Amino acid sequence: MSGIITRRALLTTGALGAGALLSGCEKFVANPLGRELVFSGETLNYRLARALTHRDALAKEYRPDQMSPIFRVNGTRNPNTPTYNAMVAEKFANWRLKVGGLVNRPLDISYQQLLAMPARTQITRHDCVEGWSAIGKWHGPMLGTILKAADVRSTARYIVFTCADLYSGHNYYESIDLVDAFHPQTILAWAMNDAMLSVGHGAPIRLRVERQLGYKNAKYVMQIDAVASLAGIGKGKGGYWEDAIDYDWYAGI
Ligand SMILES: Nc1nc2c(c(=O)[nH]1)N[C@H]1C(S)=C(S)[C@@H](COP(=O)(O)O)O[C@H]1N2
Ligand SMILES: [Mo]
Repeated sequence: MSGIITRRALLTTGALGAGALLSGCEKFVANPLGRELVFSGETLNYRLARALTHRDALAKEYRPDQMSPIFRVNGTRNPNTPTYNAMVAEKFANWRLKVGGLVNRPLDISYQQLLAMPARTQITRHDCVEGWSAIGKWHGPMLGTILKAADVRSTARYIVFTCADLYSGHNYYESIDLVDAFHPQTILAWAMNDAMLSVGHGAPIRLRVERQLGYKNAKYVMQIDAVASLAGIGKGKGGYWEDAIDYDWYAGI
């Protein structure tokens, strides 16, 4: 269940696709009830649905005509610090993404280099805990490509994103585990809805982690670190909202 395939594509592979799926799900097939369900054609969709709920399953992707006419801006609308404003004035020409922590090859990637990387485009639904959703198109390199280049050490367990915006003097931050970090739909988006990412939506780059709620999708990402533990970062709960008002660290949807 890896590679860049849409859920729709999977569902339309029908019986042929089922064979391929069986190999990864031996536990279920070993169970007599599971075996019966798997091999009766009419329950194939149930079987597929179950397979798709794994951590590495893909989030649903939408068609262009399903994109929301309005995608609201939430949380920080503009970091508005002197440093950030200077970057905006230069159109991020001197912005660099730092990748460090538990990596064998720390990276310092220029905006131009980031824009030149192989990129993925995905139309997904963003769900905010405050009770709104919007479907938007995101474009940018897979985080996994960058982490592979940085050569994350085996001692690392989480990836931490430090953002340009401040809440009471502290940078917004978020973290995800390595399963989500290497998920094919986890990208550093630099374009949204076919335009360069706006300040409101997180310019120059924002994380898209499509299997999780809105607040995990960090905007204004400046630095990425691989760490062994979340203790000692912020208040130790892995993210700004997790620290502030006890939002779940794993906000899976
Ligand atoms: N740096 C930063 N990232 C952030 C936030 C924020 O305030 N600062 N808000 C989060 C929340 S709660 C949501 S719903 C989304 C909103 O993204 P949008 O403004 O593109 O809609 O960004 C998330 N990422
Ligand atoms: Mo949110």
